[in-house]
Amino acid sequence: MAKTASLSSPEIIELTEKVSAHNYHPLPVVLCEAEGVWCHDPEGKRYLDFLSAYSAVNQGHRHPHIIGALKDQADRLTLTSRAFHNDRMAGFLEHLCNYTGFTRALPMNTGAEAVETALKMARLWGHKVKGVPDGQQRIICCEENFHGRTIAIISFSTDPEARDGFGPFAEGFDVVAYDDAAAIEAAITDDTVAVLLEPIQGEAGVRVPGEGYLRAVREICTRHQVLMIADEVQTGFCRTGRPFACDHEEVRPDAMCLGKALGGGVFPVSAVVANEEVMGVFTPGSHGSTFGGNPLAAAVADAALDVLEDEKLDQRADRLGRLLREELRKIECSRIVEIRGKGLLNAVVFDEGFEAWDTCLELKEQGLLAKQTHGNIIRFAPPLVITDEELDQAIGIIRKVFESID
Ligand code: IF1
Repeated sequence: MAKTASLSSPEIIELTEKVSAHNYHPLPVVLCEAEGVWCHDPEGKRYLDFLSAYSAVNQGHRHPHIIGALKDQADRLTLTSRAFHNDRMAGFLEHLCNYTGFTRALPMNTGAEAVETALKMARLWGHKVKGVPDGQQRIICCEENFHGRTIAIISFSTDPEARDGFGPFAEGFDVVAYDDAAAIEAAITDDTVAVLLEPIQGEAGVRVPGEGYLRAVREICTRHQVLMIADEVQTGFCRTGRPFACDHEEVRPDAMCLGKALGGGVFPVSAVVANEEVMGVFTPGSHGSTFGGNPLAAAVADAALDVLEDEKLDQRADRLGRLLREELRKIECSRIVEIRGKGLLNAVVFDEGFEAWDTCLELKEQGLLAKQTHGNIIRFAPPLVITDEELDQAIGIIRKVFESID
């Protein structure tokens, strides 16, 4: 039995402080059980989860269909490596291709691994197909991006907290303003092989680009023979009210990076999807990972996709997201500058000087878990299975806390 099972919240936090690296500053709450949108602490208090593990729990905590798939598969086969075939991966990847509308998928584990895979695929395609001399490939990214924490990915971060002290950095990246298609076109050279962007910037505080931005980037990439790569790790799988955020503009990127909710809040599962003319550049031995495509991940992700489809979570996120933003906009609080988002990926932006940490503490006291990003922005992203009644309850808590700010 885990040593900490019977400890109280303060004891668990104290032990965590003692033995864990201090690479996070968590809210002072300990969770030990969860179901649907509800999480419980060791003292029996329950909270509405309005972070969803940064959109990795779209299907709700411990969805029975997903847990069932995990348990069934755990009793059969969990890991083989890709040195051998297993009987679950192909069915999962076929399901994923059908769901995304691409013909090929490369399975990995974390979002950062999916992004790294896409960067390698773009560079290899740029060299082998577009003819860019190897070592000269360039990739355009956007300011305030967040694509993961690896050395290559933070090489093109514009957030000092994410990159300072970690040099030297990977080369070949050009960073341009977000939500500015002309800036992307101006940065394209003969050596540019891809543009990597988030269709909605999550970490930047749910920045929704102007209508037509994604379509303009798509047209520019097509015209310049540059791959458009959408990082849908956080915006994918119904979070923004469509299967993928690119669907809001009917844009088909050349590749998508996927993760988080692909694992149904149960297991790390990520992937890159693309068509043969791009994905075909990978040859045996050119890329991989020990756990990528393992049968346990495949079974879980297959079930996670079932839930998105069966429960029509895209439509639910769209409807409830509009309701949530409408109610948030009615709240009387002079410090609120903007309410923004799409589907159930939303943020409340307070004025620059506002410190949202204390508000998150008060939300926790009132039974709702949320986390601020960049000091003055609070992200609200509940599991997509939230009921109308639970959303009402959450809005009541948010209104009570926000109206007490003034
Ligand atoms: C942390 C942020 C969110 C992502 C996008 C790739 C990844 C992420 C668009 C990498 C991961 C997570 C990472 C986590 C907190 C969270 C986060 F605040 F860091 F930026 F969601 F906004 N692309 N985002 O959002 O996926 O390797 O983590 O599986 O690092 O603190 P990962």
